[in-house]
Amino acid sequence: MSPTDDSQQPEVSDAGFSLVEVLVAMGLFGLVSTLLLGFALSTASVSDDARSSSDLTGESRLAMERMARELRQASDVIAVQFHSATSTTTAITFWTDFDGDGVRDLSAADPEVLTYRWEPGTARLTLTADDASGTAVTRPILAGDVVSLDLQLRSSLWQYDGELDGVLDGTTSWQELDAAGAPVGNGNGRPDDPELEHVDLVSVRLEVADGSGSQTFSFQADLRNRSQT
Ligand SMILES: [Ca+2]
Ligand SMILES: [Ca+2]
Ligand SMILES: [Ca+2]
Repeated sequence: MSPTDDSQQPEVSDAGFSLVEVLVAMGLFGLVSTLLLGFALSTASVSDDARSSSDLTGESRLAMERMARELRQASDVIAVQFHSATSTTTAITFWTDFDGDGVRDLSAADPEVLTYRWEPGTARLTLTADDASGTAVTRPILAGDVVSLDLQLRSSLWQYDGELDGVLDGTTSWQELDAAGAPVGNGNGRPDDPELEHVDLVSVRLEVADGSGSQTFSFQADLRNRSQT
């Protein structure tokens, strides 16, 4: 080895990093970490949104399937409440004879008188039924995000089509029964006994908020257990 070779050896090898270099490296590392974390969080939030959206879709579909199944077997529509000037509630109460004994079992293990209710204030769809001790219990079927519940009540008594305004649209609504007077209506503008006794088709439309938009679910239940005369 020549002295010249020695002088050409770089002398930085044992000098380590300068403070400035360390600070710059730490700064860069921090920046990259922040960017990566931000990306990971936003990805997680997108997939959370997607998951909650599909949960909501699934829950809404299940709720509607259940309601449709129970309504199709219903023997009696007991009461219906529509969103009006005096009430924001939309609700339907019906009896489904699950055990087929012809008796309205209110507080059985399988209560038979059910009320589905939507109140815009809570945005929930609830189900009310008596428990085994006869106490009415209300629980949410859909815990929020319900934008609207629309109920249509119709009858297969086609002869009353057009009673309200003379327009024959091929379907008889509860309003037309109400307008027809006795024996199928009482002309009070509300869906009560005489009309509900003759309703055998119920259409339900549910709208659920989904992020910035909404999803709609609907079914039409033919009340097979009702016989019209
Ligand atoms: Ca029963
Ligand atoms: Ca009509
Ligand atoms: Ca009426």
